[in-house]
Amino acid sequence: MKTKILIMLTIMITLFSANIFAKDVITKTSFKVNGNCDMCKSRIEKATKTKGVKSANWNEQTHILTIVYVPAKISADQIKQNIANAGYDTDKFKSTAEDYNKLPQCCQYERVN
Ligand SMILES: [Cu+2]
Repeated sequence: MKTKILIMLTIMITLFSANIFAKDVITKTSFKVNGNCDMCKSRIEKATKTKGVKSANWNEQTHILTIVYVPAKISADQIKQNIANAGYDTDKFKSTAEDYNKLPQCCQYERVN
């Protein structure tokens, strides 16, 4: 009897902690974000700074943004949308002409249609 209770308890604790763990699973992904310079870098990285995003690094040479995030809290699409709202085209969402035009002249990267 005592053993059965112990086994049940162990199973419950295991399931419980697995559940907590799942909520904190982090994913790393990379995708292209158009931009030019250092100022773009800080603007792009700032645009990703929301709940669920652990880190973001945009490479000025390759234009590749690498993000580490918690999928249970935010989707990659939502992050891409936030970047597009800041004026930068991603591989999935394009910025509106209005948001793009808000960028300083030097940051208005060449847009590819
Ligand atoms: Cu710039």
